[in-house]
Amino acid sequence: MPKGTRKAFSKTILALALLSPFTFAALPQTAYQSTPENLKARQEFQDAKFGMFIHWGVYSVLGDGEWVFHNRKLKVQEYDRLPKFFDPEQFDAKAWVSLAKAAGMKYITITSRHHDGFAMFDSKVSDWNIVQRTPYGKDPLKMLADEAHRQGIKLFFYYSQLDWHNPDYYPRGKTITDNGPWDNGRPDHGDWNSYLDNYMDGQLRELLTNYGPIGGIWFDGMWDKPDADWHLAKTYALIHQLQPAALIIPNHHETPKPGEDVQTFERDLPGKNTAGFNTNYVSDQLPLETSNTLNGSWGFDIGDSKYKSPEEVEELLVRAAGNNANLLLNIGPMPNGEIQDEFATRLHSVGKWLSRYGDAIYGTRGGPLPPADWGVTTQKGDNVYVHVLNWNAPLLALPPISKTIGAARLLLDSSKVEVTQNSYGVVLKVPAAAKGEVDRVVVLTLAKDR
Ligand code: H79
Repeated sequence: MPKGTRKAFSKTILALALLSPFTFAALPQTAYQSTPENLKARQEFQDAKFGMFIHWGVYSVLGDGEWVFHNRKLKVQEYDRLPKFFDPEQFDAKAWVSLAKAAGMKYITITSRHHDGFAMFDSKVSDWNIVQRTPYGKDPLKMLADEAHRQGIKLFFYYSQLDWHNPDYYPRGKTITDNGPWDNGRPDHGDWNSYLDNYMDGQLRELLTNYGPIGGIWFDGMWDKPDADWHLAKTYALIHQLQPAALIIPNHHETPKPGEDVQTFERDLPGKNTAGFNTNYVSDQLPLETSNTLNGSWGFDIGDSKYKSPEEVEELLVRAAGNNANLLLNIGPMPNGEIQDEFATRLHSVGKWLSRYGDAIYGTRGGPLPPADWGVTTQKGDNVYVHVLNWNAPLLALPPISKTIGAARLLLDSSKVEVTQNSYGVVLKVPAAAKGEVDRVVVLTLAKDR
């Protein structure tokens, strides 16, 4: 390289070096462009509508939920005894996947590790994992992934960013410092950057490498340290690089950030905040999801009998669909690997119901009418499905629909439904609900623009 050129070259390098911190700081905000396979996966996710959430870990042994470590203010040295009792000899990946399918669920999201940091998979990053610490000694996520692939259902991994076990999760977050500090036996120092870059990203790399194509990663726990630098751009880039179609679904209760693919809401419909920690902001770009529990708990809770009835689950699912969201419905399997009958029977009922009503749910999008107390609408192609959930009079008046209604029929038996349409809106004559009938679905077939 001639001297002059070399000088100019080094000047350019110098200028770039000076610029780069700013350039790179700004990049993650704007740089994420979904790949075509990611966009396709988002569509498929929206079509799926109904997923099975599974909370299962060494905490299941105590039958007191997945927060037992925190609730009982245990020390890590005490909690460390727990894996020795985890031996799920009844675990049967085929039975779990078959149950999800029988329930009409189209994906499964399972805890790869919860806030106790215990990896329910074969991790080389640390020995705090099921293969090395339990008598079971096997990797159930591998068995589930293989079975999910065999049965053609997508598997997502829940991953807790919050960690009550690793000393490098330091400085500690709200769950340790608030409401009376919890001395859980870890030293008062740790390497935050190493926790993120080596431990967490290391495990995510394993999850995205060793289990075939996965649906995505469902993050939880960032709310424990809302002001920390979570190196999100780096972690998200790693995930999208390893599996571009894998969706990033963060349960941080905030406005979506660059690199995220789905907005999820815990125990609330999008935009509602009955739980007290959800945001009212609803993305009009990203697929939406709401998670809820089949009884009152996430992890196995031996004393929880607050089971939702199949009808309540069906209404949750319909209202989610009408709000353009999926329902991710949780069960907490027992420590022996069995799914209790109270869950299985309810899921079978919902599946049976879906075999008759699924057309009005799967593959639809919310609308065209806004969700209301009487019910919701969903749409697919030329069809609008009017889901009458809570209406006891013979005539139902709806706001205007922009296209002419060509025909109206009941989904269940295709019988004709009387309908009138004018500039004020649409009036339907809906038959009375049969006993136990949750959702009367009227299918409107749309013709041309009005
Ligand atoms: O995995 C399940 C739960 O264990 C986990 N998310 C579901 C899917 C969960 N952790 N916490 N919560 C649910 C409730 C959230 C409580 C919060 Fe707060 C209120 C988070 C922020 C405000 C309490 C106070 C915890 C941190 C500060």
